[in-house]
Amino acid sequence: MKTRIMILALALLVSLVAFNACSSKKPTLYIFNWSDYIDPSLISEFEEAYNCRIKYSTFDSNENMLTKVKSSTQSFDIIFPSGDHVSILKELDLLEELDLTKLENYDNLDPQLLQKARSFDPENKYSIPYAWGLTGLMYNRQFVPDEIVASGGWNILGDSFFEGKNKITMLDDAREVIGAALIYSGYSVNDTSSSALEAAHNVLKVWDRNITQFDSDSYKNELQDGTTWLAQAYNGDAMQQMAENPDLKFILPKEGAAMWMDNMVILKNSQQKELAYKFLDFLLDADNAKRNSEYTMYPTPNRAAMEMMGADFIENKIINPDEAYLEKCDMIEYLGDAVRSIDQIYEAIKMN
Ligand code: N2P
Repeated sequence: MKTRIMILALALLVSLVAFNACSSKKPTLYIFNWSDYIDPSLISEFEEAYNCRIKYSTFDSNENMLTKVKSSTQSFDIIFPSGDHVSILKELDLLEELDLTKLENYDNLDPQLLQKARSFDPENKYSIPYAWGLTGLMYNRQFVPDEIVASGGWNILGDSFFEGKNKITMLDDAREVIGAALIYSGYSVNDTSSSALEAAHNVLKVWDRNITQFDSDSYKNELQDGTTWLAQAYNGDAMQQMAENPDLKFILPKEGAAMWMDNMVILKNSQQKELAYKFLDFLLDADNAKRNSEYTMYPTPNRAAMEMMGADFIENKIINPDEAYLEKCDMIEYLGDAVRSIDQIYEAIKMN
């Protein structure tokens, strides 16, 4: 009996040691991305192919991402900031200067979009474009009658139909919220002149009567169940929701929309830089980028992938609006200290 117990104990010990050795041997990559912004099967495939682990966490706004990256004791290897936040992270000296020779698939990227990215990363040195998109309005037609959205403009947010109903949300993002009011008032999303901001602030005071909360994630479920009827929303997120519910609709407002580009960056203090490069290169692979884009419903800056996309995707005007519309859409740019006046208006509106 005694020998049996001893053999069992020994076997347990051996397997524990083996398990520990195995799990501690696997390098771990810490990734921080927007929610609903990657095909999860790509993560598991990468783990398998590179015999590693990925600890994947998500954020729902650049502001939250930045707070966490600056304050977190647990550091990340790869994060996915929007363009203006690439500049902010660079200013804070948090970004690794990329060695592009480690990225075999870099040439898959669309040179035109790389050019666009130079507005926030002048030599394309610190960031790799990941996806781009536009921000518009999503609504549930079960609750919002056609005549309310017939104008097709941003001012639907201020329609008296919604008064006292608590059914509208806007994104929890100062640049997006003030940006929508700037666009509606005929200014660029990047205009911080006092006349532009005063006009935007006045518009927001009116819209705010209808706005229940500023939120960048739960609006998706809430639009499904009727808690929210109308929400400022990202086009790809809207496409994902609309695929599940035919009552959900999306409008790119006639005045224009804010455009943004999100990017992959490696943090300077990453402990797994080689593996981080491998992950970036894995996502830059044309087939993987295509799969990812079909899953997230955002257009990819990967030209090789875009060339393989089916007509459904390419011809979809929500995902891929025509040039005439894109001309009305400025990309959210880095504004340096001038962003403070935008933040102040946003805080004032939120406090109301
Ligand atoms: C994905 C959010 C899109 C990112 N859920 C907006 N920059």
